[in-house]
Amino acid sequence: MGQSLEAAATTAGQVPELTLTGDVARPARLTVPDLLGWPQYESDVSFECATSGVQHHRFTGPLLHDVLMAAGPRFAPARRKDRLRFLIAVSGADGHHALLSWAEIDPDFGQARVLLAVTVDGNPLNRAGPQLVLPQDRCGGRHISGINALRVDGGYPRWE
Ligand SMILES: Nc1nc2c(c(=O)[nH]1)N[C@H]1C(S)=C(S)[C@@H](COP(=O)(O)O)O[C@H]1N2
Ligand SMILES: [Mo]
Repeated sequence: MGQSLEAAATTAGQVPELTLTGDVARPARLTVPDLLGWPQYESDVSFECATSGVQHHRFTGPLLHDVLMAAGPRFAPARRKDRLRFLIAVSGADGHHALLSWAEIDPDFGQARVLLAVTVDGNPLNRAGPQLVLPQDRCGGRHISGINALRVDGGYPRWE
């Protein structure tokens, strides 16, 4: 009673959360509605699947870089190249998994406009969970849907 539909769905466990963990100062649990809190970008992408052919979709959502930066990755301050040791592990609820290098999405390096999409073709992904969107990828394999975990990994050696 008095609850929004969204809040009621969350209470019922129907809005999946993703966990953002690893070498970050502020680990987080994020839903698709939470991801609307960052600036939203749009991306029209085409990708090819080895089994189902070419797909075209319009996605919207925040930049993966913006969301990860808010968690406070434990980079060495004032050393750009320290970021080069970081990986980003992205997992779907079904176990599909891929790695990105931090440098791929960093504005000082590859600057790929990778999104954590919250809508596809105008439909919200609240129930399915966010989808990774990589406009530069020809193959669909890394467009991971139903993301339930993001892990930032600074590897070794660590700079203190
Ligand atoms: N969670 C999850 N995301 C995934 C996959 C998957 O198996 N699990 N397959 C990938 C592959 S191989 C492709 S081509 C695209 C599109 O796959 P679809 O046609 O099954 O939607 O999603 C990608 N994202
Ligand atoms: Mo695929």
